[in-house]
Amino acid sequence: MYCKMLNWANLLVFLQFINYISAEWNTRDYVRREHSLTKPYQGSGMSVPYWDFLGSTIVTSNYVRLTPDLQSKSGAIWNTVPCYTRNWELQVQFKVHGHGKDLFGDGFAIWYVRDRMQPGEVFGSKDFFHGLAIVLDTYSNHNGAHNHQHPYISAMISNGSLHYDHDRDGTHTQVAGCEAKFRNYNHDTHLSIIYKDDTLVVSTDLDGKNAWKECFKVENVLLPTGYYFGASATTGDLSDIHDIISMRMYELDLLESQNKDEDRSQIVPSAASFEAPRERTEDSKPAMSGVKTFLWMMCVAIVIIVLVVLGIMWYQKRQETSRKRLY
Ligand SMILES: *[C@@H]1O[C@H](CO)[C@@H](O)[C@H](O)[C@H]1NC(C)=O
Ligand SMILES: [Ca+2]
Repeated sequence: MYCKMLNWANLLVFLQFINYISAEWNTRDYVRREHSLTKPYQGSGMSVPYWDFLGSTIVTSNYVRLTPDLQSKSGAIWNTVPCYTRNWELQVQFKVHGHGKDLFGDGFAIWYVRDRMQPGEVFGSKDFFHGLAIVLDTYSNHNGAHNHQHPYISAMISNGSLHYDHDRDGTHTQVAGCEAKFRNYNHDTHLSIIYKDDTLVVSTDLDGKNAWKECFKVENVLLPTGYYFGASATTGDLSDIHDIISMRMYELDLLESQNKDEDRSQIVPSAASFEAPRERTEDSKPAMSGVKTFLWMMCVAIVIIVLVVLGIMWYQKRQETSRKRLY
């Protein structure tokens, strides 16, 4: 009888485990086709379903080329369907390449903004935008020394009042950034943008190893629903080829704390924190996470225990030898 009960308990645990595993799988499985751009791009005829094109953009069967390796070009692609998903991940496969060894530019940007199809000064798209820009800047316009190297990835969040200052490569308005060498690789290069639980996480996969590396994470970022995804690129005196190979948008599950019926469409884009501009010396080390702290304390505890045990053993051994000497 007891044995049987034990088996039932085991089975229950096992089933819960399976349930947990499949839940983990489902999270990443839900691609939203209406916000994604994948090969083959063309539907019937010349148009690409769910996407519009601007400027120098051309579509082939293998890539969407925003700019060729020529001066003064600008191109963009814009999703035609507004995004009403609260938690999402956008994975972008891109390729930036060109003949320039030391001189190339200017870069490209991935957008989640209110106004689509508006050419402008910020990497081929409108300045004073409403929403989020992830800027992949390949050329440092700044004359003085930056605290960072280029190419550089940064995030900017604007309610329409902020100006992207090219002379400072946007450092005064960015919420976070990281250096990332993403040009002229033969292997695939990827960018991931996760917006979940009002937290923005940007990661890259640039080494051809199929592994994400976190570029930055910003908490307390507010973005409304109903904005549009897009990508744009520009060249100036310097040039580069900016290709988008694919964009995949994944709907992420609602968190338990999030209300499915909450209206998020009227939110004004904002970020609680801005990076302090200019005197930004060495990035301070991020505070240890809870798990890290716990593991660290475990290690310290184990070391202390081992030392105590060794000490006791040493002490007993000494006692024994001194006793032996006595007799
Ligand atoms: C927009 O952002 C600016 C600068 O961050 C801020 O001063 C202003 O109050 C914001 N406006 C709204 C309507 O939130
Ligand atoms: Ca720049």
